[in-house]
Amino acid sequence: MGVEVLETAAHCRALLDGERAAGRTVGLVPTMGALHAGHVSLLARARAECDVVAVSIFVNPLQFGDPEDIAHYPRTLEHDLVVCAEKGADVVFAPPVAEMYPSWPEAPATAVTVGGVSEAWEGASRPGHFDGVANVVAKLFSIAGPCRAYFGEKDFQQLAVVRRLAADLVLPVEVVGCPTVREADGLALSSRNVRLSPEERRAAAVLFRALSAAQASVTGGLRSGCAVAQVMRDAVALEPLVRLDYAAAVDAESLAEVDEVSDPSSVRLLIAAVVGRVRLIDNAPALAETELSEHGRPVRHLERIG
Ligand code: PAJ
Repeated sequence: MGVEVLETAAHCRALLDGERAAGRTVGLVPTMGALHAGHVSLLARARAECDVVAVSIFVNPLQFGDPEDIAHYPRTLEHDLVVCAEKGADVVFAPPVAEMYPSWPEAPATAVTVGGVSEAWEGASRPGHFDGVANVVAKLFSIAGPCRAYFGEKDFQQLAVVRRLAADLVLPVEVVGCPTVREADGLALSSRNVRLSPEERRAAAVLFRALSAAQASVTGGLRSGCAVAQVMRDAVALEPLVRLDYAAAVDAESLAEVDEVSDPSSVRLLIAAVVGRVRLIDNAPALAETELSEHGRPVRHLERIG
């Protein structure tokens, strides 16, 4: 079956209702397009776990505070449709803005706000961002109906916000978190990476180096949350092209900063920085996920490509 491209909520809902009525499970992969290997990893997971895979492609104006950011956001719909077809999506839901927000440019009258986990970090640096995300994700979940929905750990706070949203509104959606896909130098894949100059692109890998250094400090026994965050700050300070926004060791569920990394498996390291005109975020577990290699030595288990 070729990929079916739908532009209206009514069509999308009817098609997915029909699939469920025939006994098939639905996997939803919400995206803003400009698809890369990170998005493809979500699609592949959905493909492996669900009978019908729907990818949504919608550059959601409600979650952008900075007009320059949305103006420069890459839009590659033709390429995205080829990727979706090649990687086995069944349905692409690509609505125009007027379909999702009939009153646009006036914001919808109904606001969706997830308190708590949305407030610090990205929420503090990008006021209104998570309201926009929560609004569009609530809408996508409503249109898609009962399904599994796949989100990347790359946007760790977003994943926490979406989990909270689904739980608090009792939405019939199982939220599935998927590991971050990285370039060979550790930089997390992001649609915004194409806006980096070659020097900035090289410098941007410092985010991953900072996370790795902090993980190594935890493995080495460092337990003060503040000190672990300082390891990340020190690493970023070595890269003059990168301006740190925040670096923190947080509780992986509440996202509150931790004083002590007493149980490293429940702590997440968060980092955000501006490189040139691009804001980048990344995160990792406080304790590097390791496995024993054939030679009995632990090997780093962060997923990378290239
Ligand atoms: P977008 O940035 O297009 O990302 C879509 C999904 O891909 C998100 O769940 C994101 O976490 C995941 N993703 C991005 N880069 C990744 C990487 N390197 N490895 C693994 N997964 C990655 O996030 C959004 O769109 C929007 O906020 C959205 C949820 C679609 C709501 O508008």
